[in-house]
Amino acid sequence: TPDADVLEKLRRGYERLQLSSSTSLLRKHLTRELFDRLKVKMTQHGSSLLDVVQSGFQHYDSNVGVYAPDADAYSVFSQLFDPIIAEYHGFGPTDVHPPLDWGNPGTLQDLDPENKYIRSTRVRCGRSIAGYPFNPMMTKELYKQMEKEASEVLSQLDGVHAGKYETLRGMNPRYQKQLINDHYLFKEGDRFLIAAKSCEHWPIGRGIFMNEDKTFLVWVGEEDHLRIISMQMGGHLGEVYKRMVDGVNKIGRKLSFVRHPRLGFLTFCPTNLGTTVRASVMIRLPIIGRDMAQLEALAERYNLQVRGSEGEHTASADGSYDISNKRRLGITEFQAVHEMYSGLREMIYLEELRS
Ligand code: CIR
Repeated sequence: TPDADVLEKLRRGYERLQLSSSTSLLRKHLTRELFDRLKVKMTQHGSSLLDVVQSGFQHYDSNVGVYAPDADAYSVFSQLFDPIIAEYHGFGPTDVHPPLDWGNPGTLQDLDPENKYIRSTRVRCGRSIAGYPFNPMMTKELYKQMEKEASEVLSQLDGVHAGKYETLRGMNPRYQKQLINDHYLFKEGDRFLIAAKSCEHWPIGRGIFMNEDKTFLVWVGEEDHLRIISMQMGGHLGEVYKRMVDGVNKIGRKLSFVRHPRLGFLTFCPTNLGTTVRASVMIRLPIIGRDMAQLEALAERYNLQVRGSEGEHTASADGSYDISNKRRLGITEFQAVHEMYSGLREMIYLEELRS
């Protein structure tokens, strides 16, 4: 069982969360009875319930509030994860995620052939490398090893994916800032990730791989071990998706990824489980975007998520939105991307109709 200090932090954090007005899935699903049952458990890696809930305990404005400190946590704390996963993804506790199926990227067209609405398109997926725990349980040594293993494989990519790995350690700060501003590189974790202890030992083990054109990128050591990203200007989802799929397949021949028999690919955040695929566009919708509540309602109808232009938990700067598929679990990779494709087609159709 966890030591007294951890148990005390859990007890105090739980009391405070109960008294708060948090609408997080954590607060909703961690009942007193469940809390008492889970607080004494530990994973094989030595993580406890505190590692799972600390972000939600600290930030009452969390949507979700939990992270998995290691792969085993999804099993040991399944009584908490399962109802949260069910509510977020519509994926029940006995549902099984389908086998990997990228589908045919060629069937996805340009969403905005006249370049009127979509500034850029991005598709990403997350992968955890077998043999390593997730962020809060990573040591300096593990970060270094993981980065070494990943960067060696990435440096060997060929064709359109060929590029260079750059570690964050000793990176020129101005260059780094430029990469962040241009939306290539991740920022140093947001407050949710910091509270989840996923920014420890920063910048050790963190870095970015970029191909020549900066249309294929891999983040190493950010929220997940790997974030494999394809992006380009305009709305050609098919092209963007294909480049990611081909890249993931190449990397997957050299690295072994963690996959759960029921939950698919495992990620640090339960919202990314299963396919881990997030397909998004940066889009301007001046008419239907005038009323944010209405835009959110519309997004909900098509299983889309609306974020501000600077990423999660940010507001829209200039009337542009980052719109993506919300569901990633219990559907295939192709279905996840296709859901975003059809939802956005509808949104653009409505925008046209009202203009
Ligand atoms: C939260 O609970 O709000 C953060 N831990 C992020 C969760 C993933 N993002 C999301 O649902 N939009």
